[in-house]
Amino acid sequence: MPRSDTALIMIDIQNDFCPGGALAVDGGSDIIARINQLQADYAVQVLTQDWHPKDHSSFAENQNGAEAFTMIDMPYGPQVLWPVHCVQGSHGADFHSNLRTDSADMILRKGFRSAIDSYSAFFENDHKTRTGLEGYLRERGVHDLVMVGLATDFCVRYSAVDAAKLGFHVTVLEGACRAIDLDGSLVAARKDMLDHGIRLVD
Ligand code: VGL
Ligand code: ZN
Repeated sequence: MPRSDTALIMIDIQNDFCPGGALAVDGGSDIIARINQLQADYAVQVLTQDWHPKDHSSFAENQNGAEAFTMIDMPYGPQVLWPVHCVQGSHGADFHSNLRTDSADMILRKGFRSAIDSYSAFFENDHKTRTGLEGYLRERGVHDLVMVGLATDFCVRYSAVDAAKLGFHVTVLEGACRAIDLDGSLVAARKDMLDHGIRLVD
């Protein structure tokens, strides 16, 4: 019987993060079959969906002439500039068609405010604005989280670290994640997660 106090959090398994997408992560779609199988073990299942307006400030093309994958200073701190991705209502923002989504109870959209990005499923990138996911999980009596998805070194990392700081017991199944790996971001992400007491398992 799946435990009712443990949730499977499936992060950003969307077309734009899979091969052929606007911000494709190497091997991004290779994790999907395993994630579909894992679902049977979890009573609480959450999908997150990166969900940006066209004029989102994290898109390089909206920062006059800036190049993608460079850094910019935002009022809330440093921010990587990305290619246009996961635009609300676009094919790129849809979940990958191989991902089973029917048994998820909750779909959390994030990054929908133009002025601020949101890697984490719990807080936007100002580390203050809440998405509401903590309240949802607590009201359902969830204490333990198992995280999978894309990308290990951005949305999975920040979601896992925020969850750990909030007091959840967090496991990241690294074999069911794939990374962008930008300028050492994967090494930094693994260290950050380990430093916050997150269990990394394959
Ligand atoms: C993500 C970069 C920009 C992610 C989302 O899901 O890891 N990365 N937006
Ligand atoms: Zn994004």
